[in-house]
Amino acid sequence: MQPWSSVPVPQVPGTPHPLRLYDTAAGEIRVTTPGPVARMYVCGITPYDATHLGHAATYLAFDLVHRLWLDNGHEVHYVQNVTDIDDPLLERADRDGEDWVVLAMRETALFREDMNALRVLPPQDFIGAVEAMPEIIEAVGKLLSSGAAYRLDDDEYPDVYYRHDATGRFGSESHCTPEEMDRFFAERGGDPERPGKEHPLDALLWRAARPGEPSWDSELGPGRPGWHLECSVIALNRLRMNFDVQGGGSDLAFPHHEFSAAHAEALTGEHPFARHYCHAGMVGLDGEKMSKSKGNLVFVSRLRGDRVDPMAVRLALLDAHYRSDRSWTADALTAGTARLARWRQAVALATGPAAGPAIDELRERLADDLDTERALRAVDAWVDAALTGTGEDATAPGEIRTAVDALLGVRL
Ligand code: 5CA
Ligand code: ZN
Repeated sequence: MQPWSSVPVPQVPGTPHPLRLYDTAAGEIRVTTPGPVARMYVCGITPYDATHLGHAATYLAFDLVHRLWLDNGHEVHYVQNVTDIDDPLLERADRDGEDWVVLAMRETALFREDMNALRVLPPQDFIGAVEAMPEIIEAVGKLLSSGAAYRLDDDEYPDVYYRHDATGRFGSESHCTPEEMDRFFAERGGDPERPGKEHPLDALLWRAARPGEPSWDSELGPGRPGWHLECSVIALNRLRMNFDVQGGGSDLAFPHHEFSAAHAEALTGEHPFARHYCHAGMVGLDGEKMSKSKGNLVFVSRLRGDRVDPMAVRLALLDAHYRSDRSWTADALTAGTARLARWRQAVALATGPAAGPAIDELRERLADDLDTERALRAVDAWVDAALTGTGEDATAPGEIRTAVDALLGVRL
């Protein structure tokens, strides 16, 4: 698929700091150690509805990872999928009497516009599951022949399942307890009750065609893929094993990232799939989880339609730690709008205090597991001083503008 368009990222004066990130698998903050080309996979949208602020917050967190690696002199190979065939998409298309392909295309186009407006740097590879179908089919065949997968003994629907513990490492990414595994598997797209499975946690790899559902021909028989394998294959075939960061929201830690890692490790016999598994917290609205069923979604596109400056949305979302579960509130947007105005006013001044210490603090805070709250305060401190007439440095306003643009993605 065509990704959205990129924006230039200026060079920031001073010295970058290596990025440290919390890794779910290790259960601690560890430094990222990319080679000359840093490699990141972030799980993309399931395009059956517009991008809400929860999605946006998650993509912003990984946009900062991208920007900090660029600041550290790495090139970044960024891959993102689009789950353009899956149950939720078909259910929504069915409910609305719409063609599922058209629905997916429309919502993907809107997502691109939203990401563009928020100045999220695009992936180089933006890959739909449908586009990756031959790769996925090949992988199911390999998992079947290695014994990591099996076919159900069901003449009508001989679905293919992954033996959940085929690598002997199951649980090492999420560290979920058996009770959590059962609960999350059932809540997040799994089918523990499917008759004929060897184990309730075995994950669907290939769903044999059902009447009225789209399907693809293959040596496995006509069908469509399971969700987790899509991300294993799209990542593996572009980034190889042992890439730097696998990202997404915390709702993906189990089962999705557990299985996408397991599938890839079973396919290659290598470990690990990713060196860091990073998860952003869930964003709710006024204290409730933002979800389609509660009807309490705030869409990025709606805010754009209301002529809210996307840079204010960006600042509002960054004013909380990416790993915390948090709420979107009208006050957060008001504060983001006010902060944007002050920052713009300050960088328009002829002089200000020297930018070096503020930029160093900004870098240090971001490099510390993306501590955006403190990073924003580092800029606030410079802005407050500049607005009270402190400082004679004529290059400082421009340098702050550059650093805020490159590191926070906010154009002043
Ligand atoms: N297509 C799959 C991933 S392969 C998927 O989860 N799609 S999604 O559209 O449901 O979510 C896209 C991304 O937004 C995922 O990383 C998900 O974890 C994240 N996300 C979803 N809801 C929220 C929320 N309320 N707050 C923060 N992030 C969220
Ligand atoms: Zn995914």
